[in-house]
Amino acid sequence: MSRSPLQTWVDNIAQLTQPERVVWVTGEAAEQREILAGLVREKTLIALNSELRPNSFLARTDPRDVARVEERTFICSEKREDAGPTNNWVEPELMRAELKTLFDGCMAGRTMYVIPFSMGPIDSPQARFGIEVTDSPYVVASMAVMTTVSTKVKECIEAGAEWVPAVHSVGVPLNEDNAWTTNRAWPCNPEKIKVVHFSETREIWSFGSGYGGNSLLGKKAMALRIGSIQGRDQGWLAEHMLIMRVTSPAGKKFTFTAAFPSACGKTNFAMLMPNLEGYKVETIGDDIAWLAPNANGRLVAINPETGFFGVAPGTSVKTNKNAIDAIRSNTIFTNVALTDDGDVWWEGLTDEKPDHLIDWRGNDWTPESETPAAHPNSRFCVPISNCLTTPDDWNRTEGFEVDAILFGGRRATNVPLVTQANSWAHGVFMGSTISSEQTAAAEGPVGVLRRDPFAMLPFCGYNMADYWSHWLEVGESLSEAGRPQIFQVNWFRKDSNGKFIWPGFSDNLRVVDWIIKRLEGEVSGRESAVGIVPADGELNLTDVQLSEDGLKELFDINKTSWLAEAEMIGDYYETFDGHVPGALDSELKALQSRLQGAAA
Ligand code: GTP
Ligand code: SPV
Ligand code: MN
Repeated sequence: MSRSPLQTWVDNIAQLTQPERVVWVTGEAAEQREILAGLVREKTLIALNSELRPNSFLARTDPRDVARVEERTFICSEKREDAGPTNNWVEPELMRAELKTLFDGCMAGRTMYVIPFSMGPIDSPQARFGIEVTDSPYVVASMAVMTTVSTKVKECIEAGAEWVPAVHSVGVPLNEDNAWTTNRAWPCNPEKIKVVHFSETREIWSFGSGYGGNSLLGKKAMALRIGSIQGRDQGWLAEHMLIMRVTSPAGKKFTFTAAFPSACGKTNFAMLMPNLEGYKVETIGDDIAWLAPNANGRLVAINPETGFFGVAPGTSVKTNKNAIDAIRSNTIFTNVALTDDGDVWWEGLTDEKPDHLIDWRGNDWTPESETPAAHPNSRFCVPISNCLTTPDDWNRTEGFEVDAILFGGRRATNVPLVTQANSWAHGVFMGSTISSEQTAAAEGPVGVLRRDPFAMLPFCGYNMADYWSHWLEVGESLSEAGRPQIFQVNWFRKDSNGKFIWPGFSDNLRVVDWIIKRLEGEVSGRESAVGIVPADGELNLTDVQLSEDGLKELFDINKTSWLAEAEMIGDYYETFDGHVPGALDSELKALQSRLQGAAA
């Protein structure tokens, strides 16, 4: 019998990387138990106290391997222009030669796992398949939580389905005398990290890191970078968005998707606990949405993932009880602190700090310690089925017709609490201008403002400005009445004392409430230079801790600083060498002339 293209590819990877053995992953529960037990034996995972946190584990990474590494992430398209100015680019042939050297013998002494996975329910027309080869059992265990791992995917691929090849190695072969110069429980090769995407062949190669988006290749690498390329070519959108379904007091259901940059509140918003009478919020996804037009001219969202890989610090019963409930069992924690009774802790979990902990580096910790007990980018990895607000039909094959799309950054100034776009093009303009103060989810200085269009800066697989054109085109393909309304939100505006003005979290429902009233035509809003904002009294602020001044500050549109902001957007657009669609240039000009006409 001749070998299938899949088998030939796997053989070739094994030939290159030289593992001791090759194991095909099936996705069955017994196999996952076995992998987890092996990780505990190897001390990569610590089993938590099974009475307090059943079937849950803690991993501590090498301190040099704690977040995605954007400087080492590459989009290798044939033409540099197709990667655009926001991506790192290397000529594909040059990169292939480098990778060949890096991956040569890199799995020696290790097991090479072959993971057939689907992003999206296998039988959905919106699903896409991948094969991840990895020498990290931690990745195998995490992929089983985050994606649909199944032999059925392998069968579909053997039968001719489209698939994305993804190769991952921690980059520490065991055949050398110095094999254990790095942390034995968390092998990695930080100096040589590379996360590479070949645009035309839609391949992923990742070397040297075992953590998060660097290694769980179904997530950012496939579902966003390669996904956005597939979406461009096939007429859909791969987005860094949560998906939630809101039922209004009138009993009507609305689907919202929202793009906020990394560590800017997607998980929290997706799991919002309503504090207004009659509202219900259901969690469909917390990080990635695939959006495609359907036969009704509506935009349909699916969550291609099956789990949450959420930020731990700041998660508490007060901020996100839903997440706390979800992680009560079956959770893999990474880089959080360990309590003396074998449970987990992180900054913000409780008001009072425990007297003693083992911190994320494995050292003794007390409240007097000068470093945080949990790493700021520490995470929980938990199946979506653990979430009590996720409905049984969350992964229905037909997806959810989207009513509103929200864009939000983390902005201390300028951007109002909520603004509605005047049109789809104005909404795309808003998305293109998202910016955020840098967070701990990526390497780099925390607090510096950076442009993060559509929250996709680290995740767009092709020229960002061409991606904006694609958004305009997809909008055109939708029916006028069925096109989602677009809104910009900002939970993070600060007062002159540097304090958040808006209480956020559950109170964000008040913004949702206004948006639904706009969708239903129940409120008229007020035109401002930057878009439609709530008119006096339209935002339900009953029982909110907010002064009259605070409310004013939340919606303050300062002409001088907005003109400066518009100029910055213009400068930013210029970096795209003529790729910015004319419609967005027009939106910028329109904004400038509205600002000019506004009172100072
Ligand atoms: P990624 O998983 O990295 O993509 O992050 P995310 O967008 O899902 O962010 P997440 O919901 O985990 O929130 C990150 C941080 O923002 C946490 O520390 C939250 O406590 C904080 N946060 C979330 N929502 C709000 C809010 O409404 N107001 C304020 N002030 N902080 C918030
Ligand atoms: C993000 O940084 O947006 C994340 C975490 O969701 S990671 O999977 O590491 O990319
Ligand atoms: Mn994310």
